[in-house]
Amino acid sequence: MATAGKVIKCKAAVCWAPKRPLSIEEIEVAPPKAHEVRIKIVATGVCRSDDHVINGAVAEIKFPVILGHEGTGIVESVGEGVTDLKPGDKVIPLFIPQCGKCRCCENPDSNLCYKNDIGKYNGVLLDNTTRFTCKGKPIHNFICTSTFTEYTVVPDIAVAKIDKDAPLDKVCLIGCAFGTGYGSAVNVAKVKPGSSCVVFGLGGVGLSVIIGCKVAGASKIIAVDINSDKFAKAKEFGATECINPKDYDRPIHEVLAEKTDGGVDYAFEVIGNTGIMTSALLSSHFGCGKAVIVGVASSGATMTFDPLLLLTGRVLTGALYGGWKTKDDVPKLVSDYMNKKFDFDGLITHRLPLEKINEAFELLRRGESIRTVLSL
Ligand code: PAD
Ligand code: ZN
Ligand code: ZN
Repeated sequence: MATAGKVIKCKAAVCWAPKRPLSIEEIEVAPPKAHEVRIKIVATGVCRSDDHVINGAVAEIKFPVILGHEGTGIVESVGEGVTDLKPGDKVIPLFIPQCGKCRCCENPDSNLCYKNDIGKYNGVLLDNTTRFTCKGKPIHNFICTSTFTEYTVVPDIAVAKIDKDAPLDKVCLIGCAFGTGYGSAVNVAKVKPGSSCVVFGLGGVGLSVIIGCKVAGASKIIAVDINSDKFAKAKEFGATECINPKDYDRPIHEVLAEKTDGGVDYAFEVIGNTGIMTSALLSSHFGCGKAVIVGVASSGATMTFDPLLLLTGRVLTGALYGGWKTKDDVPKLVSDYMNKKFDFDGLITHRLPLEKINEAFELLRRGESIRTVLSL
């Protein structure tokens, strides 16, 4: 490509500081260094986890930063030593890398590669520098992805090459919402055929949990949200019943226990509220239920519960990104989508250009959108 080896000037949405709208700027994107890849982003979803940074809930983040972690793109150029990717490849950037060598990568039951930047939020690539500048200032990366820009640079261990025929304006959701929710059901909980499930929180991630429960063959899928406007979509994706806790004057776990012979087999918290995490635990059956934490609570939040809840046989667990080994599993998820094993197109309720990114976040905050996909 004519741009290989050169600095690219392009548009990006920069988050200069918390609690301020993102601003569309011209930025410079340096060429990829060794084991890095420069990607032309094509589409990106707007996720609640980006909004947590914008609203100041993630104390560790360094500003300014380019957010976005649910995208698709095409490789523009690669740095030295990159062997599995070439210009023109369709890709999904991975917010958890897979180096293949660390203790978590070597353990079949973990996907939290040591090279990830979640929680630490150093905001730099693996050589401790960034490839973005704007108005003479360095701009930080976000969790190995930064997709709210026309071009990004990421480590090669944080890129999955996908089917050349995949529709990039849809499979971007596999990069976060769908991959996380679906994997939480089929991979983390390992939902069994004929089982009962409850899903708290019906955003893009929670609805994807419902898709996973349905694909796994659950016979009862109860959807819970304080916004009843979400119920139509929940039913479309497979919920067998929808409950609004505001309609009851007693704790929701009591209501659920009555409906499910003492509690569900699997309960999922997909909001990020520690009180609801405890509700999910209480809603799972005392002797054989499993509660799965998917939502990300604010920095420093804690949960307390009676340990007897676990002694009787319940299991409490959780995972990032549905437990998937990212570089290995993301291409398979794209193939499964292409082969119609599941359909998540209905999660995309809005489409906007990058310039309208602040409007996309407003739609999410008001509960009017499930996912807005931005085109670049
Ligand atoms: P969203 O804001 O689109 O959906 C959250 C839903 O929860 C909304 O429909 C709300 O109405 C509902 N809700 C809020 N409070 C309550 C309550 N008290 N009781 C019942 N329902 C309520 O978010 P999302 O789907 O994009 O993300 C959901 C969470 O998952 C969020 O915390 C996000 O940070 C986290 C997440 N985790 C991972 C991961 O890897 N574990 C990945 C992506 C997102
Ligand atoms: Zn996300
Ligand atoms: Zn690793």
